[in-house]
Amino acid sequence: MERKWWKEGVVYQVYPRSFNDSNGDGIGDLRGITQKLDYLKDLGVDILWLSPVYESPNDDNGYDISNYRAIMEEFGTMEDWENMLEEIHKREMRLVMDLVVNHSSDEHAWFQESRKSKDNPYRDYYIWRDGKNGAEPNNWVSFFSGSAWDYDEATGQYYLHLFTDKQPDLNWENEQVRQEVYDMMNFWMDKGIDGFRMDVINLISKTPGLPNAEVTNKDNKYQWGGEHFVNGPRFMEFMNEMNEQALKHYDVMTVGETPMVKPEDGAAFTDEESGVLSMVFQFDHMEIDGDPGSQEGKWSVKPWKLSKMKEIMTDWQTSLNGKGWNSLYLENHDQPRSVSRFGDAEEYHKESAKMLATFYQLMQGTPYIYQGQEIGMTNVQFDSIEDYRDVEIHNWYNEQVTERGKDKQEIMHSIFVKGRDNARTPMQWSDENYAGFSDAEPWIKVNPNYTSINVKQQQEDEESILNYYKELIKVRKNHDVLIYGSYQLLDPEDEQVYAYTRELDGDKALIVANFTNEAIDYSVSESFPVEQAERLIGNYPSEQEEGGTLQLKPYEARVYRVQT
Ligand code: TEU
Ligand code: CA
Repeated sequence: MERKWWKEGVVYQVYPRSFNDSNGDGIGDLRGITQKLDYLKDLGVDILWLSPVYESPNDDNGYDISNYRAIMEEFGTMEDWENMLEEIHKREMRLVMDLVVNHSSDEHAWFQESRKSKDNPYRDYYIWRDGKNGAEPNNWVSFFSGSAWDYDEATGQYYLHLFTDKQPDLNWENEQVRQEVYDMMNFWMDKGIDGFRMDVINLISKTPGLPNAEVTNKDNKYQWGGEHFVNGPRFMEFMNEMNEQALKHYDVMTVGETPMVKPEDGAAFTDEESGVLSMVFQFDHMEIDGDPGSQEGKWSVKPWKLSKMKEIMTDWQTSLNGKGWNSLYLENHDQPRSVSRFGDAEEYHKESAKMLATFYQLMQGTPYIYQGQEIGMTNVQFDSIEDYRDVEIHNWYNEQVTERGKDKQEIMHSIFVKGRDNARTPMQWSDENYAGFSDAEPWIKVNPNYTSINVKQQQEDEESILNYYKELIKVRKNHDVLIYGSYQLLDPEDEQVYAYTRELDGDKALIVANFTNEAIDYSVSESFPVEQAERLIGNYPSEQEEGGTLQLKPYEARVYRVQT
């Protein structure tokens, strides 16, 4: 496998609105990020991924862009951005920007023009259709509830929006649109950025004719239409063109956010010979506690099984081995907090947060850390729906409670467990007012547990989650086997312990993670001579045991290495 800087590095995702506020208006900003670069360098981060900072009316917190070449006023100026980039590079870190081109904002000049008249030169920048029998052009449901179409009085047609009605889908069939996108990408790459995270990039090509979706949810008027836009017919063609006209002229990494992709797709998209992306974000493991296969399924709250997690992760690990490259993540700005979701945020907060880090970061791929994950930030519960800010949450609540009269308690529960605002509460820097995020009341409430979970406290505690992350990142960096080695799962059926090995040129590592709150005697497979092994890291003080049986404590994780 080819060596690459983006394979060896660790990525840290910043959600700018919630990271650090430098000017006391309650909203995180670019100068706020620059102030924290030393913190990130010290953590061991190599690459920063910034969620969108472009001009936007913030219907979906920046994922609705009204000007791709300007910085959102609330976040600062282009000069602030350039200064931030310079400071990132000075510290030998790199910057990956978000690219949101499946859709724009309805306030983008292109859409403003497009909606004016049917013969406007920008009309075909978006997807306009006549209604059918007085209703929408087809039955597709939006990712964020309701129809994926909105009627526009001015011209008497509907436009397609897979996300909110303020996020009209761009028409990738139009060559001019594609050229605009590539030019814009070159604009940012010429400014010196090091890559793109591409928002829902595998949705850009839709089945011609935009046929109805199969009816899979009889309770809903609108249906999940993924079959007509996930990895659509011209997706690879468009991506090849994008590589030709933009990406291949720069030393950049790309990560495609690709809902509903399967390992075979991931292998094809990231193939070192014929692929179009450095890596993809897959969602299989994020659907494990819901109903997989559709967007609505995310709101069901289901128990999950460790054996299923193993099956999913292993399928991705083995399908891409020697061909493409994985991204490794447990959190981002759309997902609940991992320690609440897969660990025990109450009784074993520290232990389970460290165990989870060990479990996912040492697989084959590039590890991503979402802001606050490194201190074990947890989910939040706001009593009132009014305290939530996310448009997805509000649309869901309105549809279910207001329109359909579903039980309010039940819907609030699904929001507590799955809602995106779990990840969007302000970064907890200290136990000072507003968690040290801002001097003023933040745009979204702080998680009340900031007095006990915060950066400052963890910097002072040698045994903290934060210090464990630092050590873990070093361990990975110092051992090629943990970066490039192949992956083998042990004990697929075991519902308590996740164990796997990595192997590279006679170098072998074993990763063992207890996913329960019980002590467990775990006997290591004979394929790994644990008695002769060196212990690289663990989340409990090391103990010498006899033979190949490890006495694991609740949520214990350990890593061993042998050279054969
Ligand atoms: O998310 C796309 C996506 O696949 C969503 O289904 C995401 O998983 C969802 O928010 C969870 O329910 C991307 C961005 O990451 C998200 O923040 C944006 O809202 C969305 O695209 C539209 O741009
Ligand atoms: Ca601010």
